[in-house]
Amino acid sequence: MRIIDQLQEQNNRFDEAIESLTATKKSLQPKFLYDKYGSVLFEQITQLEEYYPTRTELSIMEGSLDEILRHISSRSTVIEFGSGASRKIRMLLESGMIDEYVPIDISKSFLMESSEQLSVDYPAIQVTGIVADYTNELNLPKELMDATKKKTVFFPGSTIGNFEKKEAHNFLSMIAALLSSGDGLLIGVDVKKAPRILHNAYNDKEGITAKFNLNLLTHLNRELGADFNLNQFEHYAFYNAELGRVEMHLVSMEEQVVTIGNKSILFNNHETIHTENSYKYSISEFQQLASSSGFVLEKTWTDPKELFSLHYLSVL
Ligand code: AVI
Repeated sequence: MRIIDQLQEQNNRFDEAIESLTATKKSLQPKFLYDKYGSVLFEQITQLEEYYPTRTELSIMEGSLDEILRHISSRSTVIEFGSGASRKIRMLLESGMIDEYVPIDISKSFLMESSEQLSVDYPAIQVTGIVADYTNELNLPKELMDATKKKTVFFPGSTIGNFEKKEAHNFLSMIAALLSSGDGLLIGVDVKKAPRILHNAYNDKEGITAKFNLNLLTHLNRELGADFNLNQFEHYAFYNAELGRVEMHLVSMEEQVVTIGNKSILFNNHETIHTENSYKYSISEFQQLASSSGFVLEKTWTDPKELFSLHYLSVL
């Protein structure tokens, strides 16, 4: 097992935070949700009754595993973006078909723990963890990009939905360019559905999603020396049907000034920080996006209620 840390070279990300907080419409990029505690909270979200995407994607994978594995083929390398707790990848690694596994994640401690555990559980598989912000330009080590070895990028969980439409297109095009002819992308995408189901998925009764959203401020307090008071902000999430996305915001519950380094930022009462978009795609919308980004659609799987979709795309 080895870990390659590319995040140090990408340390301009906190300048990005200040810039987006001082814009007319305040926002923060969703990657700031994922410090160690944020990754733990996200894992808790995936187990919630209301949060259907994870268990639905797992059930689609279970139901079609043989067919999925036939697309991946044996002795290949699997590169996973935003690897998290690795429950889904275990289903693929169990098959014994994969030689090498490359998880890429922004949260170093989380990545190290899960990579270590996977290399203990699957000693025959070479695990190379990469700590990186993959929403920025990514340079994968040359030896991993050996064109003679079949590669599959695994991007589950509908994380593609957290990109703006244009960025999603650019990101998919970047993956297509990283891969060689015959390589593939196995990607999970959340589907448009009744707003009530979407609303509940991001407003759970236990308040875990609220904690996850608010933890972003704790992350900035720690890393940027900011002084956000978490009691003065509230979680707010809703489905914007016109734009086909769930929006998450943090609402300032009073007029207040927050200090970050030498910057003072004024919040009006009820002004929001937009912290995440989670775009939902009809199956055909996503298929079009994939083919306009340089991929050929091989197969789409879904569940009986069409809550979630899984696509295998290849590079010509
Ligand atoms: C990681 N991502 C796909 C999740 C989503 O549903 O957009 C993050 C999340 N935000 C709130 N709940 C879960």
